[in-house]
Amino acid sequence: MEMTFRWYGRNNDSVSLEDIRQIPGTSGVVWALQHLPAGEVWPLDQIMDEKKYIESHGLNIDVVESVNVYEDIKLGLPSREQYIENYKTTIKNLAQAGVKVICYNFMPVFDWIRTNLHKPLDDGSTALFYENDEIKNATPEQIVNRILENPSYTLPGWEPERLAQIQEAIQQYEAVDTEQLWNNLQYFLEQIIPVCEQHDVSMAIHPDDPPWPVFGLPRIISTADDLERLVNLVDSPHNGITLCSGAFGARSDNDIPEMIRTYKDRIHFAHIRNVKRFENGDFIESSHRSQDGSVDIVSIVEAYYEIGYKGYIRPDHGRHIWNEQCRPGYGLYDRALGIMYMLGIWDKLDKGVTS
Ligand code: DNO
Repeated sequence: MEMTFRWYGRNNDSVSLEDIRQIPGTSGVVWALQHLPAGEVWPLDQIMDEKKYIESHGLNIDVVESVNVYEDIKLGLPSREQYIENYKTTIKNLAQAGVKVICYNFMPVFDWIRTNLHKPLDDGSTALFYENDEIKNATPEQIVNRILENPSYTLPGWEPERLAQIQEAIQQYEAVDTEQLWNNLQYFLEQIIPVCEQHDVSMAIHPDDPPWPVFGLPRIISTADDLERLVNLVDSPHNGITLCSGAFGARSDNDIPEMIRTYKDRIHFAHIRNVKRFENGDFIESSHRSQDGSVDIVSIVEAYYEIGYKGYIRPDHGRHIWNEQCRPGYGLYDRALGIMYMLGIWDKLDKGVTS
């Protein structure tokens, strides 16, 4: 297992590489060329420049999150051919720099969704919160307007340029149902996985967050059955998974340790975080500690240990604690605490004592 930490780049993150270097047991950052819009080729010189900067801080660049998939590919439009070619070039360029894993998702229009990014918890911290009724009763425009009015309300994939055309973006999916979305994913993977094999880079799909359809848009990576279908779309170890315990954990019927055991050869990247589920379907992101949420993080780390996991792990989101001003969910403090919790479990297992 290799511990990593997500970092948004020199101009986009309150957390510095110097900070990350000081988190015990952490050897790499999970990075991206954030300024490039989805669909564009990542130029080799820019990749090399970022690599040099990150490596000069003693951290590796093995994992990229995300190379976003352009909407035309998810929609299966004829224009996808060019965007798939661009994606292949980006894979080759990243491989040349030594990247091993590319995280991506296939969620239509939106990436992850929450309704409140600063919900107060009993201990005085705040965290990301999802309220089912808010999403059910609000139109996408209402949610989008709320984001545009409040600059701190930004999530990845919610760039203002994209949001301005949200209505149009959603309408395009009227012609794409769940089956069609699967076909479009298969088409994409059939084209890119041979390139990954040739250059020894693994793709790792991130599950839907939340793991159910929102705003009537199809979502296809939400359950163990979906993972089964995914791995069979293209039967190659390079067609892999980012197993996000927080995203899958929003559903009580997802048995995450079981998923880890079943898909052990396809998990290249693990996002580990906890969520506390409420009976009405709402959930809040709690600390990583098992007792603080509904997801048993101890069992999850044990499952990774048991399969001899050699891939990358990162703490996923954290709460906002100790008055930290940061990107929602991406502060230094709570994520660093999460790392220490996970490493504590791992080290104990290394000593041969299973909880
Ligand atoms: C949220 C993240 C997601 C993830 C993408 C991967 O914090 O886990 O935004 O990066 O879905 O493509």
